[in-house]
Amino acid sequence: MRIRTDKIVIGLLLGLTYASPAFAYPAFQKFSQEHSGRTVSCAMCHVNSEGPSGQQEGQLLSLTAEELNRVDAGRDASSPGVDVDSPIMNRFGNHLIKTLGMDKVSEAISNPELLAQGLDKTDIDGDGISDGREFLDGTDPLNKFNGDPKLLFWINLSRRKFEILYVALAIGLIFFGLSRFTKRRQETE
Ligand SMILES: [Ca+2]
Repeated sequence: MRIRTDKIVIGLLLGLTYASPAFAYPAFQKFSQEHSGRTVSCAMCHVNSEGPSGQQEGQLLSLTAEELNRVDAGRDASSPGVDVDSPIMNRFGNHLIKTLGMDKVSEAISNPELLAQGLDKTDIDGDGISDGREFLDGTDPLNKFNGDPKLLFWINLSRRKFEILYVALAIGLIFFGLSRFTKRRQETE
């Protein structure tokens, strides 16, 4: 009975500690959704689409002591450049903390545009759209097939311009050859 009571107390303490706003940033989700007009969930940065509070996978009350240490290490990464591997964050969330540092992330809560500005030079999924723009557009920064459709079209067109040029050239040569062949055949008839 004593052991069970201790477990409940420890659980409550962990719940109170890790339910702190320091672990969840609804201001970013709200901003991205309102700015883009797209539906944005906590899964843009977090493992769990419901955010870090709770007992499900990727949420604080489901984590081991070692995983909680990694959460704390991520929260303590105040300056940019620290490798972060927080189990409540997805690859983009950890990349965001490493790129900006937690001091900047905290500063951005009252001005989420700072987040977009700080991520305008990185492109974690390599689709040609910066992470900052994906945050503004409410698209998935970890999916190279997900982004603003017009932007993706022009970027892919630009990336494949030589292939398109070669195909156009090949088609032109085929038509040129066919027209010469037809012309010669008409002349010999
Ligand atoms: Ca991207």
